[in-house]
Amino acid sequence: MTHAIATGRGDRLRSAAVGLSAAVAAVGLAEFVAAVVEPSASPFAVIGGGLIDLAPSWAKDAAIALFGTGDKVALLTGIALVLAAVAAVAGILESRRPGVGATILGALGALALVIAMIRPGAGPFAWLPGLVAAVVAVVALRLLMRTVHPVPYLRAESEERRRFLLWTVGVAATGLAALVVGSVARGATRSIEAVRTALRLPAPVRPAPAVVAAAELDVPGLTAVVTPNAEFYRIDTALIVPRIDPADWSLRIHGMVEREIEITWDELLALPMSEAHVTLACVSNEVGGSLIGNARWLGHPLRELLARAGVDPQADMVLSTSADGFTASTPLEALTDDRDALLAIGMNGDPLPIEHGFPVRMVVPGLFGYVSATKWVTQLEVTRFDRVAAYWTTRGWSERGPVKLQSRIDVPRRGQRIEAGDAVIAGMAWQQHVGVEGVEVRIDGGPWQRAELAAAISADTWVQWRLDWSAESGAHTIECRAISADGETQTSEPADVVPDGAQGWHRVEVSVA
Ligand SMILES: Nc1nc2c(c(=O)[nH]1)N[C@H]1C(S)=C(S)[C@@H](COP(=O)(O)O)O[C@H]1N2
Ligand SMILES: [Mo]
Repeated sequence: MTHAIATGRGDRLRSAAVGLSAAVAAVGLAEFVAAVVEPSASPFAVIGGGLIDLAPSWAKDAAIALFGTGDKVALLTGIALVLAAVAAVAGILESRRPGVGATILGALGALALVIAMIRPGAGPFAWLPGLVAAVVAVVALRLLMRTVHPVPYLRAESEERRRFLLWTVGVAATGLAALVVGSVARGATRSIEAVRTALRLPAPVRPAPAVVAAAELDVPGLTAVVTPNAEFYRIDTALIVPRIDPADWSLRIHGMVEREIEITWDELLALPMSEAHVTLACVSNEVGGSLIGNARWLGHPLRELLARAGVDPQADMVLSTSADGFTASTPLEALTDDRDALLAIGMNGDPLPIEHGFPVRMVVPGLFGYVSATKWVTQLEVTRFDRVAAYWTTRGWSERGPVKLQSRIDVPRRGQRIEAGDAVIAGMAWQQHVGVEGVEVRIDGGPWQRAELAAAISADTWVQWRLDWSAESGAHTIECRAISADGETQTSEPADVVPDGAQGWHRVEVSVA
């Protein structure tokens, strides 16, 4: 076959379109194969996951700040855009020097193959989607290129154009169709959700006391004291949420212990369950942010499991690992003292939602999620801080993450226009496992006024507060600060979320009509 050298603008455009079409076909077919043989080996997800693991912590922070819990959609969109650009360039290069573009696209597929295979928890067919992507990309690109460079004089020009369009659009459409069928197939394998819905959780032997009415101040717009599961913030590194059948789940406790323990789901369900309200917060939560929620967790005390294993007195940390390779380092004493550190299976009366760790996660009052709240947990290694570092510690975050004393204004919202006269200022305050003793509010830098505090569910949860305000016309600045049960006053000194959590006073500007 003879390749004419593409020089014209039209040729360049058509070559770019061919590159794109080949890439769409490759991705579509690879995602389809992944959906059928091994959903977690989806090339998109493994490349995205690789980027998440490689990303410096400022990038993670920026992503959360920009997109909140939509950070994953943003990442996948970004990957798609970059891939589209690379594919277009590969098409143009291929038309100038046959083989160059194909090598680029083939190498991308090979990269997906390698990342999928070295990922923790990779299955026996993890290599297949990447291979499919590489082969389809190379073959489609080489074949489609022929329609950009038809053998001269054989066909009329309009026929050439038709042939080019037909093939380029047809190949891309095949890829898109495979993508759609693949995601439908993946939906059909969502049987884990059916297993989850059918579960009946055991009743707690130590139930959480009912939430008293006085825990909830009746202020419109104020955050509910117990967060419904569907509204609970979600933060994790998992692009594809691990879907674990409880029948296949087990937890291994090993390391500096007298005897290794492995418990199955059925064995866990047979153990006595405790229930507690615990407020979970993310270290990436900015002052005034919403990466915090409060739920009633059902689980078996970790203290009792660790006691069964017999912890070496030299140990000072438990490294928990999830099914997808995330790790957290929890100070041993937080898991062995009398707090409600749970190996949790239930959230607000339901089995854990899949995105919140189904079937089993950890919840530890008083510590940020990244050092304690491992979802889809499968291993606990009793060890020492000077021996091993956890996922976020190796990315610049503090190895220990006790929560900080914080308070937030929910009502009125920033920029909200309110009427002059009787108004209410209200919000939330927390320092889990220490407790909040008071909240103070000041307006326009004036004197601090004591807010009314709702009844706290416990020291392990956040608490609502409110203050009546006779609002005068004009612009106003409202600030709040909490006082802990230890008598500490929340610091005004601002701190960034890295390395161990944001601090400073929440400030809201409003204008009163
Ligand atoms: N397996 C796994 N568990 C994880 C994480 C993760 O990335 N992977 N993130 C942690 C972080 S940073 C937080 S703040 C909490 C969030 O829990 P949630 O999504 O249920 O709110 O989960 C923790 N557990
Ligand atoms: Mo977090």
